[in-house]
Amino acid sequence: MDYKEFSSCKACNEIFESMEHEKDLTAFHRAADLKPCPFGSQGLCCKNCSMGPCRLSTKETGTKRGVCGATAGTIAARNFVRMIAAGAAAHSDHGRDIIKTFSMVANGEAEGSGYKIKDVTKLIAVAQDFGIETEGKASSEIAKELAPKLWAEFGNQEGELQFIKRAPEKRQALWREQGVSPRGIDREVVEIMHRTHMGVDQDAENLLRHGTRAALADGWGGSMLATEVQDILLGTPVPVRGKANLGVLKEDQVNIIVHGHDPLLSEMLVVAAQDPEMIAKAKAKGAAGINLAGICCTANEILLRHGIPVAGNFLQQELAILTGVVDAMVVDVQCIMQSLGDLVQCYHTKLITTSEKAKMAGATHMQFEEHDALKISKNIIDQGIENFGNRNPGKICVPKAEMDLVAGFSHESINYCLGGTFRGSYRPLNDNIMNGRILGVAGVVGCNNPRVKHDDVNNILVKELIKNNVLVLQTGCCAIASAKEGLMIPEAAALAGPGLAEVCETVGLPPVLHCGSCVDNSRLLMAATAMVKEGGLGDDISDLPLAGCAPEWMSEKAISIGQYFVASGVFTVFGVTFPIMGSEEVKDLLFNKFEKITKGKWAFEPDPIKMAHLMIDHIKAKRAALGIDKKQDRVLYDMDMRRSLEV
Ligand code: BF8
Repeated sequence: MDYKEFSSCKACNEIFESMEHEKDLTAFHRAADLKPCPFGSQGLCCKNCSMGPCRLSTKETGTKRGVCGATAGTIAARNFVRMIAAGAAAHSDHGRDIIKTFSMVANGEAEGSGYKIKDVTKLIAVAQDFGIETEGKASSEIAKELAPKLWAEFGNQEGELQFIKRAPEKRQALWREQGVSPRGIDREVVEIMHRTHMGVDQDAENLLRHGTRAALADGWGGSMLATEVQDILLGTPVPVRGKANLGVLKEDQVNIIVHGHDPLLSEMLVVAAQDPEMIAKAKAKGAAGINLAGICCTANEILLRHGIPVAGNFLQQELAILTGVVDAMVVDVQCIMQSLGDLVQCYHTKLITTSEKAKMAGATHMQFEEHDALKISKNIIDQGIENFGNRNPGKICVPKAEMDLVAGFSHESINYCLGGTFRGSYRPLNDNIMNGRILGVAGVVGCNNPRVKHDDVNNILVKELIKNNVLVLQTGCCAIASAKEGLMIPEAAALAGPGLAEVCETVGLPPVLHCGSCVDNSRLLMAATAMVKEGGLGDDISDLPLAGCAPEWMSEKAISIGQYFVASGVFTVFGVTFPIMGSEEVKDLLFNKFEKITKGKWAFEPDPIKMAHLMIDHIKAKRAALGIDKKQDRVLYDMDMRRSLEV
C-alpha cells in the first residue's frame, strides 16, 4: 500500500518518506497486512463459552445459530454491550483514580503532593449536586463531606446517580419511564458481564436496554465525575493557545512525551519540567531545555489547562518515537500500543510505565504514587535528561509540520465566550441558532483508525459541517486531527459558511472548539443541557438541532460514548465499520427502534461527506420541528412596533 494513503497528516507523511528502509514498524503497516476478521467485524463471533467460538454466517447457506442456539441478534447484541461495559469501565475507573486523589486532598493527606483544590466554584457546584449545604463552610470542609459521596456513586446498589439530575427534566423522566436511569456505575458494568454470560439474557432489545443504562452510568457518571473532579483539582479549562503536530518536538531539547489518559501525573510533570533545577540539569547535559509534549488524551488534558504542545493523536504514538528525538515516553492507561515496547528497542527512547494497571514488556516501570507525585515526576524527567546524549544522529527525523490552535472550551468557558459583554450565557448561541446564522451544533469525537485514511475522514467531515454553518465541538483524537489541520484558530472562520463565520468573527472564536479529552464528552452533555435550559430550542436534548459522530473510531470507549449520546437523545453516526452489521435485528434496533425508546438513534456511514449530510439533514429536521427552519428577515422596529411589544 502506498504510504500516501495512510494519512493526510503532513508530519506523518514526512516520517513515512524518511523510513523507506524500515517498512513494518507502525500500525499503518500492520493494518495493511492484517485483514479484519469478517465474522468478528460484523458482531457474529461468539466466544463467551468453550462450546465455540461460534461464527455465524450472513450467507444463505451458512451457519445461522451457535451451538447453544444463540442467534445473530443475540450474539451481536451481547458483543455490543460487552464493548459498552469495557468502555464504561475504562472511563469510570479513570474517574475512580481521580476521586482517590480528591479524597486524599479532602482528608488533609496531600501535604507535599502538589495537589490542592484549584476550582472552589466547581467544588461548591458539585457539592450542591450531592445535596451538601455549602453556605458558610470552608472548601476543606465541603471537600471532606463530598469525598465519600463521590465514592458511593460507584457502589450504589439502588437509586440513581446524582448527576442524572443535571439532565433536562424531560430527559430524566424518559430514562425513569424506560427503566434505564443508572444505579451505581460498578453495578451496571457487572450486570452486563452477568447478562452476557452463556445462557442468561438472550433478548437483543433487553440486552441493549441494559447497555444503555451502563452507558449512561459512564456519560452522566464515571466520565462526568472524572471531568468535574479533575477540574476541581487541576482547574477548569479556559481558552488557551497551543501548537499541535510532531513539529513541536525540538532537536536541541530534552523531549519528554506523556501519553495516555490520567492527568494527575502529567500535571506534575508540567511542574517538574519547568523547575529551574531540572532545566539546569538538562543544560548541563548539553540540551537547550526541557520540552514536554503530549499524545492522545493526556495531551488534551495538559493542552487545555496549560497550553502544553500536542505531538500527535493515537496513530502518531509510534511515529513520535521514529523521530529519534523522544528521550522519554511516559505512559499511564488506555490507547497505548503494545508495539511501543518493541519499537524502543530500535530507538534510544526510554519507555516508562507508571500505572499498576498497565505494565508492558520493553518498558521501565516507575510506579506513580499520588502522595509523592512531584518527586516521581522529577525522577521521570531525570530519566529523559540522562537519555538525551544517547540519541542516534543517523536516526533523527523531526518533521517540520506544526500548527497553532486555541483550545480550552469547557462548557463553562463556552458560556463565557459566547455570552454577552456583561454576563456569560448560552443565549447568544441559542439566538444565533434560532435566527439561522448557525444551523446547529455537531459533536465530532473519537479516535484514529488505520482502517481509514488517518485524520482525513475527520477533516473532510468537519470542513463540510462548518461550511454548512454547523458549529463543531470536539474531543479526543479527532480534536487533535482538526487542530493539526488549522481548524482551531479563529482564521478558520474563512472556511465556515457565512452565518457561522459572522458569529465566529464577532466573538473571536474558531468554528471548531476543542472541548478536551474523551472523558470530557461529559462537557458536551452539559453544553447540550445548557442549550435546552437557556430556552427557545425545545425542552429536551432530543429537540436540539444537534448531532454527534465518531468518524474514525476504534476503541470500546467510543461505543460507550456513542450509546450514551444516543441514550441522551442525540442522533449519532459512526464511521469506519460498525460491529453489529451482521444482524438485521440489531441493526433495526439501533438504527430505527431505539428512537422510540431514547429519541436518539445510531447510524453508520463511512463516507465523510455523506456522514456530514446525514447530520445536517437531521439538524434541519429538528429545526423544522422547532419551527425555526424559515429564514427570518431582520426587521427594523419603529416606535409604534416597539410600544406594541409585550414584555
Ligand atoms: O480516550 S480518542 S484513540 S486517546 S479512545 Fe484513545 Fe480514541 Fe484517542 Fe483518548 Ni478516546
